[in-house]
Amino acid sequence: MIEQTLAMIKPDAVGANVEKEIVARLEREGFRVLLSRRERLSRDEARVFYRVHEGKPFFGPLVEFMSSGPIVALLLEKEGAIEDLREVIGATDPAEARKGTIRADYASSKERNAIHASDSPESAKVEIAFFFSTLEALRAARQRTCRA
Ligand code: 3AN
Repeated sequence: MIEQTLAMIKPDAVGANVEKEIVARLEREGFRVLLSRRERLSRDEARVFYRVHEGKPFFGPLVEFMSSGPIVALLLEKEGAIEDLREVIGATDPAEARKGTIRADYASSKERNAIHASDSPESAKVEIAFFFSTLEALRAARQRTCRA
């Protein structure tokens, strides 16, 4: 099934200027970038994005980090995109991330781990809607179909 999912290149990777490399890698893995958006999130906005983690010990530092610099949100499409993207990014902790994954190559810690990816169809829906409107997503998907 063709699915859409959300990736977010985190402030550590944007700051290290590797966002283009990461996007190229995603495209090589078969993901189509339907839309992308560069943003600097406020603390409140980062809190809303990560609200499922509210109350966890890493929540405060995570919000600080995610609002510390620009991020790039990507609306991605591919057959089986949600599960495949999780495979391609690797484990949360780069020390545990499989060789060849994005986090193995670009992340420096559990927190500064270069990229976020939606972890289920439900979170993909909520996270895509956080950054992109239904109308722009529909139009981007339609353009992609016409070009193919
Ligand atoms: P993932 O991004 O692999 O889905 P989640 O959803 O468990 O991981 O956690 C969301 C984010 O919270 C992670 N990307 C990471 O930046 C941060 N995080 C998770 N666990 C920890 C931890 N134990 N210490 C510091 N940061 C963490």
